[in-house]
Amino acid sequence: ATPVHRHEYQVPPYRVDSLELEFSLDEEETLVKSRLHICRNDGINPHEPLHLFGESMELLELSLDGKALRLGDYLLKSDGLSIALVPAQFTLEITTRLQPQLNTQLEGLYKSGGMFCTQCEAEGFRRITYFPDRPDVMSRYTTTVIADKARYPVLLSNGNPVERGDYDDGRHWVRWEDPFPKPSYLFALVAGDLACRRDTYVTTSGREVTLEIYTEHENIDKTAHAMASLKRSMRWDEEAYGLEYDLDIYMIVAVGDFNMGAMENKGLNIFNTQYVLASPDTATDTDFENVEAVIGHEYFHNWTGNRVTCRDWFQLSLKEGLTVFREQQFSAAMGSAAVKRINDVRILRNHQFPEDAGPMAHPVRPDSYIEINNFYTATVYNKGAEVIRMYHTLLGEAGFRRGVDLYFQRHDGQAVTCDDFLAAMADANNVDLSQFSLWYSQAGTPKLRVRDEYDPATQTYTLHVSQSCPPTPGQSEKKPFHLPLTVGLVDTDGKDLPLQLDGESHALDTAHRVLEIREAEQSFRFVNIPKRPRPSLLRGFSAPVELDYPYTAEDLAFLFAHDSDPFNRWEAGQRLMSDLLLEWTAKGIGKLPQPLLKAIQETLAHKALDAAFIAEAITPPTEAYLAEQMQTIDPLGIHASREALRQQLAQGLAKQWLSLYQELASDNTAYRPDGDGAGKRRLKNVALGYLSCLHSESEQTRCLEQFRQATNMTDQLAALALLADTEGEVADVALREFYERWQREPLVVDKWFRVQAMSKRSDALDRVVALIEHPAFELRNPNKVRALIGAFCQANPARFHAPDGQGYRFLADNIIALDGINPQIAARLAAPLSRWRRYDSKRQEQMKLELERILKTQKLSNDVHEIVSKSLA
Ligand code: HT7
Ligand code: ZN
Repeated sequence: ATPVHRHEYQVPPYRVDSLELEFSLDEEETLVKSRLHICRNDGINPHEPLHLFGESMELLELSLDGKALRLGDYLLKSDGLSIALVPAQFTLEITTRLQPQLNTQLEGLYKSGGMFCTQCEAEGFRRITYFPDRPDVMSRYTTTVIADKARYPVLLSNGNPVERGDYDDGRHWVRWEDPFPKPSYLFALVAGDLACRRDTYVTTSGREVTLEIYTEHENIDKTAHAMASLKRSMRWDEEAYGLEYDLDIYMIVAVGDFNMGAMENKGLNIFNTQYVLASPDTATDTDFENVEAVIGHEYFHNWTGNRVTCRDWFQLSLKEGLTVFREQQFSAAMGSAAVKRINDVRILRNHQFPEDAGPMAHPVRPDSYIEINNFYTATVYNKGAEVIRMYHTLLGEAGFRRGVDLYFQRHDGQAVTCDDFLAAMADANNVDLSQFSLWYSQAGTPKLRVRDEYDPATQTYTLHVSQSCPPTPGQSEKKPFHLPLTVGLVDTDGKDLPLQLDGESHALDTAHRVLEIREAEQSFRFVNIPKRPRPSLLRGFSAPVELDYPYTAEDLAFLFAHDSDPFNRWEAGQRLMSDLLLEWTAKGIGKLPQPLLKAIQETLAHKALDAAFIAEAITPPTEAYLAEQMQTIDPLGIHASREALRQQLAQGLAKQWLSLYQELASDNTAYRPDGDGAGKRRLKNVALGYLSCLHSESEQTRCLEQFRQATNMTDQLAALALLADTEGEVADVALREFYERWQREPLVVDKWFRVQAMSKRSDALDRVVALIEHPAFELRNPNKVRALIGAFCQANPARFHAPDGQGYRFLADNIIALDGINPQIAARLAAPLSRWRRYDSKRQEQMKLELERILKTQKLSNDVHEIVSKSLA
């Protein structure tokens, strides 16, 4: 397959102002009739052919202004059809035949359970009908859906329902009209026997909007949290950005087979059930949080993505980075802002930093791709959100809002670029952001080296900051980035010092300030600093960089106890632990230093800190984060060190863990998935985790008791995960009981698979291999694949990287098996193998062999081919 290049963008020669679609849905075949009202765009050569993308369907009829066309009048190619000579304005009618019941790729029109549904982003619409399927062609859609009334009583599409009727043969139809021009990737259709939760929302300007959530009948009682989250999202977008919803109806449909989390189709969001359904007995606190976040994310897309969309897919971060950032702001406002930031940075470091350091590294706005589905990445989404956050930090809350307002004022109803967003930010604030644009074009995680000096004679303190960025594929040299470095200076009492830079008349009345970094090397001199302070650098993680400052263990323990910035307080503890763990991994496991034990003990006893924050602060850094910091990754060494640290903390603070656990476990208040309750449960389960590190029979019994007596999934699953890590028979007993109880709940069965995939047991791979044959496992269902294969290969590094290479073989076997079913998911699975260069030579050989074996597979998809070949290049 040939790559597409960003610089080759050309405006579309033809536009489709409006179209009428008619779907006749049936078990054997589906017929799609479309009538496109097409115009040649101004300035286009009349000889320019019309090209319509199309694949994986049968063309039955084609006519232009009522005249049937035959092969020869048009050209049928592998990627669509072309008509050489067309008038300036005309109507094209097309009939295609599809077999959605055979569509396992879950792109275009497909069946999930008993319902028909669609997924058109990025290029799924071309699997429904022939169309200029590109985001800069925006059209008004009228859609008629026809299906058997008994099997498919609910027929949905975008916009408002305008007409409906019955046929004599048992079929019925509903016509939908979407008044907003939209790109084809936002088209959606759903047909099924579905239950509906209905509610209303009144916007600030007084318009009443009908809200509907559809699921299979047995799940409708699990949608209350999604509905409440939707209303909170609508209110928040009005309050934070002045943005109201624009149609009379907003629908969400939950489907069990879905390639990603959810899809923001105009007025008709389609969601993975995982991000809609939540009840205390089947969903964990994290599930509740994720539902709220994803509901918010898709809702916020209505403005950032739908009203203003992307000109081409290279601009994907225009809508995704901005919408992730908006969701981060929303979630922070709904719960603990500090814990939200910690979790977001954890995602960035565990997923995006490795991507930026690997063979698939690409800028937030990529320059080329073979398969666009491979570019829905942590870089585009999460680093993209960090780029938006940096505008916010540099311009301030009010300046950022001015920029967003100007962006909507200029571009509502248009398909635009990341440059347009940057221009709105710059123009609204009268600032030059040309250097900032490098964040869109340069890949790689910059390194920020900070050194300091204190001069007691002049009472000045100077920070020397230098930046560099490692080479990435196709980019050997990097220019310096423009970034915000938020700093505070902490005095010996733990207080923030007033910050006055040399040349300024007075100190700012803020605990910290934003230093603008633009040069490769820059210095900042603070005056009136009576004693050498401790710098608290990159507060709130103000830029997506790796910070290098030579903190001593003493500095870190001090900041862990005192930093007024909660993110940096957490960060100090993480760094304290990671410095130790990296040393143990390199030189052998030693004895836990007393200051670290004391620091954890004091954090546990700190009355002013909330439970959710304490739980994060006392959890050692993830194995993925530690791996990222090693030149050559030693996955087993990291695992052993981290386990040793947990064990020593468990023993050193055994009394504290027990009393903390007992205190929190004695709280009998009814389950509520709110921040306070969730934080306390999290802390209780972290304590239970430490207790179970003691490996005593009584602790195993404690776990089993919590598992059996839990009144909510959070507590039950936490105990099950701990039991599943143990080598004895009790693990099997608990796993069996859990499955027997929950086997009719697919999302809970996913948890059962995931817990086993992530087990620390030495036989984890054998068990995972056996589970592939379990009747509840389906290679065709992405949630199952992610829960079992994805979790084992991505979240169980110690077992996946077993020295015998069996983990790699297992993954390659499954990528090959899945490629013929769902290439998009197969390609996503390949990420852990693509990082082969980061390991020792024996593992490198083993991983490379598996990648080469995948590459030799007959009829390999473009999706997998792109990832594997780029990994080996
Ligand atoms: N914008 C949506 C992307 C998406 C998607 C992309 C490729 C294949 C399947 C997909 N499902 C959803 C999701 C979002 O970011 O909101
Ligand atoms: Zn999105």
